[in-house]
Amino acid sequence: MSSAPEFITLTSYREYPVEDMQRRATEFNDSLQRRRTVRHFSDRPVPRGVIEDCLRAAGTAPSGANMQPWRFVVVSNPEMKSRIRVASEDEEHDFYERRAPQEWLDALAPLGTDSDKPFLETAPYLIAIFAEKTGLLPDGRSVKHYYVQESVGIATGMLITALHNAGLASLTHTPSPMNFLNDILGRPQNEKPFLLLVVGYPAEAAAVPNIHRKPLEEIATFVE
Ligand code: IYR
Repeated sequence: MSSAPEFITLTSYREYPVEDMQRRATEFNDSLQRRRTVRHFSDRPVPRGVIEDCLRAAGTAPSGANMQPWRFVVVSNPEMKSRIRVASEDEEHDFYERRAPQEWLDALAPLGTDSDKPFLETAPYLIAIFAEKTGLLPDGRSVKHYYVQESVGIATGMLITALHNAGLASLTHTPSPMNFLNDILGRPQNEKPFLLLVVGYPAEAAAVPNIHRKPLEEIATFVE
């Protein structure tokens, strides 16, 4: 059964004078340029309310047919974090020692990563992000979701941005395969692990690799 569309007036949109628009764009870029992926985390606690608001912000992401096919599982329980670390390091060990082709290892070399993942226990929060290929209606029927990877990817980007804006650091961690997250966190099979986001304050004097971002000319083309 399809339902007729229902419209309401757009009242939330805000237009800014052009100078304000430019200033806001510049300031937002300045802020995002300071974002770095961090692998050395402090164990300092982070208020849960901040995480909740960042997740609400992520939940505003556009999604295919508005299905909102994301599920965020926020883990602060030390025993759970430790189980996730063990399972993740198992996968990563296999990746670095056996599965990764030399080309991939070469690409990772500037980042200095290895199979040791202490941050999975140190950081106050691990946010396991799941993509729902299908959803469950209240009556128990299953409903198909569309553009799931795109939608969850956008929501994840917005979450990373919201966390940065709040003054928190994050790390996108992708042990592969990540099915162990379903087992450890008791998630149903329609939820596919998308990414593990490590969240917290950077450790004091945390070091980051000396890598650079491509300039605008390399990432954008204007067809005028
Ligand atoms: N998942 C591994 C390897 C890894 C892969 C990519 I692509 C990276 O950008 C970084 C790491 C790990 O987390 O170490």
